[in-house]
Amino acid sequence: MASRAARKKTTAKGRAAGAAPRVAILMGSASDWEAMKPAADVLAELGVTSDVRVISAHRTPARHHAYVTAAEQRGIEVIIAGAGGAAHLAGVTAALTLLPVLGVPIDSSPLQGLDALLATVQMPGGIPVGTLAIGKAGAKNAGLLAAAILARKDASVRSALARFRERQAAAVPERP
Ligand code: RP5
Repeated sequence: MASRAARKKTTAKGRAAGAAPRVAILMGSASDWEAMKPAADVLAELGVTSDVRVISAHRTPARHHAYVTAAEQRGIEVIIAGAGGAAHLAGVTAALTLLPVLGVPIDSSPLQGLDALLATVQMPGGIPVGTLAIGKAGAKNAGLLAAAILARKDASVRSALARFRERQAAAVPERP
């Protein structure tokens, strides 16, 4: 893991102002953005800067390899990878890095994400991908899970997560 000082030196553009990105959000196509946006939104709400990229394992393999193999050195601590169809983005990403990789299957195909779910979740033993639910709920939970990973060593992220849970509970009505 890169030091806090190394993270501050990172110059790549992130989605929340001020800090170097600690979470990368990759998606196989720009058409995946609507489904993946909840991951970026919830991380921003928790004060965690993310770096959002369109990177396809099959359409832009060189971009994918270059980004993922440099990610840890740049200060990225968790990678979220969302893709639809024959979704190998998360698995190939996990093969290229020791960072934890969270996969989000996207419902962009005629099979409505079931294909992407099976492709993402059924990793053979040896290269793990933590797979979330299909679509926006999975993207939101990937952001929350990434924050929970950072919270193990970062008290400010832990506090932000605790406040998020409190707000969420308070927003649930006691009666319909
Ligand atoms: C996958 O193919 C992408 O992740 C996307 O979900 C799907 C369709 O991509 P486009 O044809 O819309 O670019 O690789």
